[in-house]
Amino acid sequence: MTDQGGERILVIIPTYNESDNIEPIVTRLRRAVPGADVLVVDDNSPDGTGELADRLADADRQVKVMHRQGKEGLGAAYLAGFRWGLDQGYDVLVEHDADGSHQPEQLPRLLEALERADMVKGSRYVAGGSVVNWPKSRELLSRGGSWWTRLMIGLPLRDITGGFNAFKADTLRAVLDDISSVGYNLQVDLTWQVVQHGFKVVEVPIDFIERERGQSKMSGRIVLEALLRTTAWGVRHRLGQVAALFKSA
Ligand SMILES: Nc1nc2c(ncn2[C@@H]2O[C@H](COP(=O)(O)OP(=O)(O)OP(=O)(O)O)[C@@H](O)[C@H]2O)c(=O)[nH]1
Ligand SMILES: [Mg+2]
Repeated sequence: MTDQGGERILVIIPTYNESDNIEPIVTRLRRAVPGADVLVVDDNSPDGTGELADRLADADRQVKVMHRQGKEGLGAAYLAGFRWGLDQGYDVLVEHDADGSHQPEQLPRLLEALERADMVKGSRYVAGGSVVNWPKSRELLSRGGSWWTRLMIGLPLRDITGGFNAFKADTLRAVLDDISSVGYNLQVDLTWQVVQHGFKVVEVPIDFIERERGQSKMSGRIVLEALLRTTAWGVRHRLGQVAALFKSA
């Protein structure tokens, strides 16, 4: 299906144990942007999320399900979803969590901004954006992550780690082979690659609401992976800048 501009839109939802959330979020997405197709990418969730998604797909041709063998991480699920969507010829691809943190009703504002950008990031930390029901410690971690990433690789964005993002197909096609992250660091990796390829990234405000049901998969290990990777990229990036300075001197 298409939106009014005739573009084919695919919203990708990675899931691992989201049985309480999957139906409400798919229903809200279908209502908020009726022209968009939805792809659930499930990593064989033990709680039956994949079967629930199959039932939604049986009842609605615009809902599709990709079943993967086991839990391989958020990034790997998105990369598989992107590749499928590009093969199928979608013009716009969107990342969207299953847990209710992202509001499907705010997707139209991302799609609208994509008309004048190559990638749009839903942003909690620009004017008009917000975080609801997060403990102060979690918000500090998230803001700190964006701050560190900005410092390391010099990205001029407020919310770099956010996972509510929309891409033009051409943008993804150009960067996908350069993405190496399979975990949560995918969001930073993607954003950085998109900027490095010279594409235009725009942030639009979103309201991020802490999940009410189901369990977070965020862990200390994930945070450490992101920190180490970003720091390594940053050091390489800054050394490259210094080398370029010497070359031009
Ligand atoms: N397919 C797949 N989906 C995953 C995996 N890990 C997380 N997800 C999904 O990715 C989305 C984000 O995961 P969350 O656990 O909510 O992580 P988060 O939003 O970064 O962290 P919280 O704010 O603590 O919820 C959810 O829809 C999860 O079900 C995975 O290994 N495979
Ligand atoms: Mg979440």
